[in-house]
Parts: sequence; C-alpha cells; structure tokens
Amino acid sequence: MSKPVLFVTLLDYGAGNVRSVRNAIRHLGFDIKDVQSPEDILNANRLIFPGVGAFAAAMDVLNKTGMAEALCAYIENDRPFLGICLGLQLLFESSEENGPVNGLGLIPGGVGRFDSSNGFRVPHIGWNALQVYKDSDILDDIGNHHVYFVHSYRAMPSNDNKEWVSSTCNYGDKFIASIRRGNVHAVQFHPEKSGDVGLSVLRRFLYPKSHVTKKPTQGKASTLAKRVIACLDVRTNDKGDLVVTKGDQYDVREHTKENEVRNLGKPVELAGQYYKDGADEVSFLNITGFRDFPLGDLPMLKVLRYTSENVFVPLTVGGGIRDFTDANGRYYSSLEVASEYFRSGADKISIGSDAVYAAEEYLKTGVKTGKSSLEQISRVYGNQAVVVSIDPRRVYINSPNDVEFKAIRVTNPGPKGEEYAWYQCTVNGGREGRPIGAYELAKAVEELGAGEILLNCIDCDGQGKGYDLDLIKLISDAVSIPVIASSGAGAVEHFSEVFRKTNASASLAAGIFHRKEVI
Ligand code: 1PR
Repeated sequence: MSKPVLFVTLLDYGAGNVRSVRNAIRHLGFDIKDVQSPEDILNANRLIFPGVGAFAAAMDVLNKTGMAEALCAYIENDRPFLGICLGLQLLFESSEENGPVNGLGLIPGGVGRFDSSNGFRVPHIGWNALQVYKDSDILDDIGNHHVYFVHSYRAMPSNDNKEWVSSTCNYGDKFIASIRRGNVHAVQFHPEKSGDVGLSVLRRFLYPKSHVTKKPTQGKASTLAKRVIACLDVRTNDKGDLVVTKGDQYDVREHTKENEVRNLGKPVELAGQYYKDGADEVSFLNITGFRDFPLGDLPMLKVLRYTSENVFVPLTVGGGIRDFTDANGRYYSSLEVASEYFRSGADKISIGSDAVYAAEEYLKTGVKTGKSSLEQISRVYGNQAVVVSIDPRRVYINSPNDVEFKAIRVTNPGPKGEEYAWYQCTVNGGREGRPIGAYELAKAVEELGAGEILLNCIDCDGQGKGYDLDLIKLISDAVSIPVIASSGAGAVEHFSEVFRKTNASASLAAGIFHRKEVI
C-alpha cells in the first residue's frame, strides 16, 4: 500500500534561497504546496514561513500581495504556523533594519540590531544554546544541544511579549530565540541548518501528534560555540572529472612523472560523510574558478544541488565569483553568478581574487562605488551570506618600517633571522602577489560588506604544523566580523590552541579530515 502524501504549505515570496528548507521538509517525508495567493495561506493546514532577505523588502511584498492580511488572519485563528528567522521577526510591531519599518504587529515589541560596541561580532553567526522557558513542543528534543543562528537583528523579550516567548539566547544581550502561542511557532535560528537537532524541530512541527512522550527540556544559556568547518578544495582533473583535491602550500599536483591532480574522492560523497561525522559547516572552494566561468561549470552547480539534499548544516561555495563576459559577448554580473550558487543550495558564497581588486580600488579612491561583487551581493543577500577568502603569503622583513603595510613581530624569526613579517595578499590561487596586506584587505572588505573572513595562509597550507597564530591574531583583532582560521591543522590540539590564543570564531581544515586523522 502506498503511503498517503503529506503536504505542508510554504510561503516563499521569492526574496532569496529557501532551498535548504525545501530539502529538509522533503527529507522528512512531506511534499510542498507553494503559496501563490493569499487564499492559499487561508486554506493551509500547516504553514511554514522561512523569511529571507531584508525586513522592509519582505513587508513590502507581503503588503502589496495581500499576504500580510492573510497571514495575520491565519495566525490570529491559531492555525499551525512555523516562522523561521525573518519569519519570526516579521511578526513583531517594527524593525530598525533600514527603518523603522512596520511589521505584522502580532507580537508586541520591536526588532533591533545587535550592539557590536561591546566586542560582540555582528552578524551573530554560529551555534548557540537556548534557554527554554516554556513547553514549546517543537523544542522538546533540543535539551542542551546548540542550534545554528545567522542574523544581525533580533527581537528582545519584554513584559509585553512574555506570553509569547518560549526560549531566549544570549549574545551580548538576551534576545528571543523562539516564540510559541497555541499552534503558532517561530524560531530565530535555522532548524534546516542545525543538523539532526534542527531536523527534530521541523519533525515535531510537521508530525505534532506522533510524539506523545516528551523529553524534559532543560536547555540553559551558554555562549556561542566555536565552529569547525570541513573544507573541500575541488577542481576538474586532467580527465575532466570534478574531484576533491588538496595541496601543499597550494600545490595540488602529485610529484610523480604524470604530475596529475591529487584526487581524494568525490565531492558529494565526502561532504555527506563530513556532515555525518559532525562538521558544523561544509565549504567547497572551486580552486580553478578564477580561470573558468562558474556558470559554465555545471558539475559544480550539480554538486551543490545534490549535497544540499542531504547535508543540513551551512554550505559555503567559492571560486570564480566575479563579473564575466563570455565568448559570445554576453555579460554576467558577479551577482548573477552568486545567485546561481545560492539557487543551487549554497548558504554563503566566498570571494577570493575579486575581493582583493575591490579592496585595492577602495583603498586607492576612498569611494564605495557599490559596484564591486562584494557590495552587490551583500546588498541583496545580506552581509552574513558573503565570506571573503584571503590567501596571504608571509614575507619576512627586518623592520616594520621596511614596508607600507601592517607588519608584526613574528613568534618564529625568518630564515635570515628576520623578526618581522607582513602578509601579502595573492590572487588566482596564490599565483600572483598583490600590493596589499592581509590586514589592510580585511579592514577594507569589512567596510565593503563582507560578513565573515576565511583566513588562509599559503605557508601553512597542508603542512599539519598548526595555524599561523600571529596572522590569525592580527586579523581577528582588527575586524569585528567573524574570522575563520584556516591552513595548517594537523592535530586536535591545533583547534583548541587557535581558539585559546586568538579571537577566531571558527576553524577550518581540509587535509586532517581527508586523511581521517580526526573525526
Ligand atoms: O579567487 O574567488 O576564484 O577563489 C578561489 C578560492 O580557491 C579561494 O578561496 C582560494 O583560497 C582557493 N584556492 C585557490 N587555489 C587553491 C589551491 O590550493 N591551489 N585553495 C585554493 C585554498 C586553502 C584552504 C585549505 C586550507 C586548509 N585552499 O581552504 O583548505 O588551507 O588546508 P589544511 O587543513 O590541509 O592545511 P577566487
């Protein structure tokens, strides 16, 4: 006997990527009915509203299409509802985001920006714990597990909205992590990106009656957890297959007569394995993207599509994001390239070479043109969706006055006893050094809209001797966005050391996972 088809209605107003939510719903055995008109909201049996994009733009669409009114009626009638991220914030009276802007006004209170003046990095990106206040059904499996957040704005608990608040989270201050009243739920975190525990939240919403036994919820607030990211460098090998590879100081070819590209396996399989092994995030870097046109690289888009069907933690993809004119003279903006990556399942994109050119230009003119890939993509998808990947090489010098770039005293002197170094940025996979330091680049890209920095180090890449702590300290102290430490992890202690000795928010590694030295 075939199983009856289960449906959930999804409100996707087209402002961004809700592919991960769709994948998670399907993974849990439900089919999706998309809202086309306000009536579809009123007729829904179970409605999920994954808010994406900016508050004002979302309200604009909801008001113009008549969906705002339908949503209010649906929620006021206590119909089963789950809002996610912006889908929680829109229920409040107003938001400061590009505002003040009025929200749906169902819950008393406003939405404001996190305060970064007290040293907390904004956006709030990563895994954090919840303090659960009341029986909220959908949070029953959470316990002390962390869930994944990515946002710059948050709603605050107050006496006026306390009957709604089911859990809070701490990040500089205490903000609302979830609300529940009757059948109406909303969460600020991303259940579709919170691994198994996140899937349990969605499962409890989708199958409310099937969970009769309740586990005690005793989540208690703690601090933002440090993330560990598994990175897969991918490229097409000489036979034309897209493979996971890994270099030593960016050299990915075997030192044999054939000199072939090192082949460590298939991208989709390895990403799925790292997800199962517990990676907090997965990154794909298309390392030859700088010379290929990414939209012509259909295998990479397919890899993203397949991976996002089974990997429920954040996925980042980088390589080749820049404006491009193809052989027929057709122009593609970097925003179009990024949009295709997002549509295929990426949660964040990462920009390498093009960010270096944008930063150089910005430092030269002092003008933000709004036209760089960084600015365009962060304007449309939000800063949290844009990572800048820096590929610096250490250059030893005798005195900090020898260069016009920020230089530091290094822990281990250079080959000729040099006590200082600066970190020169490179483009095209380390092939070309540029006249800009990692410090100058990091500060410039933060101003241009980067939400996170992936800080590689060519000297340490693949060496397994630990991270370049001097470099990571320099950059993580210089910016207020999260910094991901990368290159050189060779033992578990290297992860704890980088978190103990620097302000990195996450650590990324490749070789150590590929060699299965750490799970
Ligand atoms: O310039 O926008 O097309 O982006 C290209 C991207 O590809 C950049 O993010 C750049 O870092 C990356 N890339 C280019 N060439 C290479 C190479 O290896 N030949 N890989 C490359 C960079 C560095 C790390 C690596 C860590 C950890 N890989 O991401 O995974 O160093 O390695 P480890 O743990 O084994 O030490 P664009």
